Amino acid sequence: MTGLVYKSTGSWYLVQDWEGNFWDARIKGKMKIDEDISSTNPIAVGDNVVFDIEDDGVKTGIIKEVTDRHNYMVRVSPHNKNQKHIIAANIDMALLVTSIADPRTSTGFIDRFLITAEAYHIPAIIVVNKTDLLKKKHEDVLQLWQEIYGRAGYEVYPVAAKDKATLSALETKLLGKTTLFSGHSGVGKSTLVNQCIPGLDIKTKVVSGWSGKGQHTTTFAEMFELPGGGKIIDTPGVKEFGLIDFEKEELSQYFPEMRAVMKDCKFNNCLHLNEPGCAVKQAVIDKRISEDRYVSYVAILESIEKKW
Ligand SMILES: Nc1nc2c(ncn2[C@@H]2O[C@H](COP(=O)(O)OP(=O)(O)OP(=O)(O)O)[C@@H](O)[C@H]2O)c(=O)[nH]1
Ligand SMILES: [Mg+2]
Ligand SMILES: [Zn+2]
Repeated sequence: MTGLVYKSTGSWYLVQDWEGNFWDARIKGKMKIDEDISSTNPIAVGDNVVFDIEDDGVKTGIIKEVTDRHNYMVRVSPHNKNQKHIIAANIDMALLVTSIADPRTSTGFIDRFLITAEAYHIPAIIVVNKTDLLKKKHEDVLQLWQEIYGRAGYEVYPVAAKDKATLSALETKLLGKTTLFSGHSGVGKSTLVNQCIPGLDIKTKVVSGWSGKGQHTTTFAEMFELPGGGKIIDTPGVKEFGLIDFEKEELSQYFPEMRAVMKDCKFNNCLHLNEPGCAVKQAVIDKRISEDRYVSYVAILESIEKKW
């Protein structure tokens, strides 16, 4: 049988077959995998799998094969810096949930997420949640982010998950697509998923004073169906978005606003640092490229240099 992975605990998988039935499934013995990527998780939510049914009292699925991925989103494994963790496979869009207050997402984190999505050819959008909590100084940050990321070509959706009325544009954007929800713990990913799917009541963080700090409420990635068509993948919060195997020379390609002008750099291996005739630096001077994004680019370039 063939099916689609809806949930992964790392050892058990929830698989839906093409008739709509759900199966608890696991890997037993050798499994065929088409791709050669060393990852901590061989199967991710969104994977298409081939499986058999084994019946020893209870019927369970035995996964035999993961079929070729159309794409996937990946980060460095938090447990092993030399390995990858596949966050989800076969997605149409990567949505980063951020918040400016409680907790604050850094632009460095946002940029790393966007770079990864670009590198894996996945359209990305940014949601700024918890706008109901914004004070004046936060409003300025929101405006800045809208300017920075808008100019880079990304859509920014300011929302308050608690207020369904703020979600209509975002809900329209999600229709008919499979969208990965990612972001720090506590930004409101699961709250948003619940709001988009009436009747769904997945666990969200209960506000409980000091004791709840730093705890992840969602522990496993899971996919849900939208009533109007499309799917959402809720994931556990991530602390860092570690970049994978990038060469210094390719980094600027993953900044769409740099990609658009770098063909005009004098040198085709230009790193956009101190080279003469650099079109990227000129665009920063002319304010066609945001200085914040350029600073972020240089910082990430330096981190790649260190790694080598
Ligand atoms: N004020 C306010 N609180 C919100 C909003 N959205 C979510 N919250 C609260 O933020 C807390 C965290 O929400 P969750 O949905 O559990 O966050 P999460 O991103 O799924 O967190 P993890 O599962 O740990 O990754 C909960 O107490 C929510 O009620 C919002 O728009 N405004
Ligand atoms: Mg959650
Ligand atoms: Zn250049």
